[in-house]
Amino acid sequence: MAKGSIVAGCLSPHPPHLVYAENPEQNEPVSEGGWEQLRWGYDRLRESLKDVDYDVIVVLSPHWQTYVGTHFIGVEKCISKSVDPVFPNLFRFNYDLTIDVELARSIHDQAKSEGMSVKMMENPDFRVDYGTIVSCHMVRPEWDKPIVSISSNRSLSYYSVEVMQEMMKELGRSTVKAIEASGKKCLLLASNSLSHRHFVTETNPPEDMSKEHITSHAMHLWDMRMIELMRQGKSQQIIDEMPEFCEHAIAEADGGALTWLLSAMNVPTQPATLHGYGTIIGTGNAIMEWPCYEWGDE
Ligand code: 2X7
Ligand code: FE2
Repeated sequence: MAKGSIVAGCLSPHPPHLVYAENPEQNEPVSEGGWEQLRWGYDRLRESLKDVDYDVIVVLSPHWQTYVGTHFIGVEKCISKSVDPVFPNLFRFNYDLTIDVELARSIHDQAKSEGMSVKMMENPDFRVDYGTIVSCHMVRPEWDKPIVSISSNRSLSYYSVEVMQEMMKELGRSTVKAIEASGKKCLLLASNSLSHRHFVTETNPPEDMSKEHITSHAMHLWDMRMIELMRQGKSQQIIDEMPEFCEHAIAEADGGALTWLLSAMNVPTQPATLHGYGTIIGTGNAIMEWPCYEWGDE
């Protein structure tokens, strides 16, 4: 069997506003559009991936929060409605998705053998979180690929960013080992915004773009700094600056997804491609792609 691989890694932010603005048939609320810069960014990412062959999407979302270890969905078919608890007016999404339980279990087993606390989530009535759904939908709206869904172990809340980073680095190494052994080609998604300070009131209508902007100049500077580091291939520096970034920008990378992604790609020195940047209710969001399929065995 040929060795499995990561075909590409993406930073794929998940504000439910993006799905709301797209008006797919699965989502109940109807919009007049909005957040076009980010949605055009997702268009560019999809265009970039359209000829890339892959078997499965592996996604880590900060909105599936687990406090004892990292969990993996272990149920093959998940069909239900996902409602954003903060924005039920924007996101009530009827999903029908397939989980690659075999790969999920392999990553689980590999992480366990490295001493991590892990669990397969086998409750058939489990509701899939909106972060997982929005990122997968924006990257692959056809829903024709199975996914592996990984929780965000909130070790930052119990301990510190440093503990979170160490655990996510191990989870990344275990993820790539399991992928290589599986023979599968995988697309990895870190589902998170960058700066995450948001407004506490909503405009009417929510898609009124005359009111949309970053919450502060300091947040803008952090977002630009992180994007530049990604574009320059300075992954190690991103990991090194993560404690300050999480604290100063209330960054959603606190859920560990970005560190997990960089670790799975072996902390790449190759540049990432910026497909789009925009704010959503004041938060900063970048759509980035690390095109591993172009790198060969360098
Ligand atoms: O989950 C989110 C987010 N990360 C950013 C902005 C608005 C809503 O939801
Ligand atoms: Fe979020």
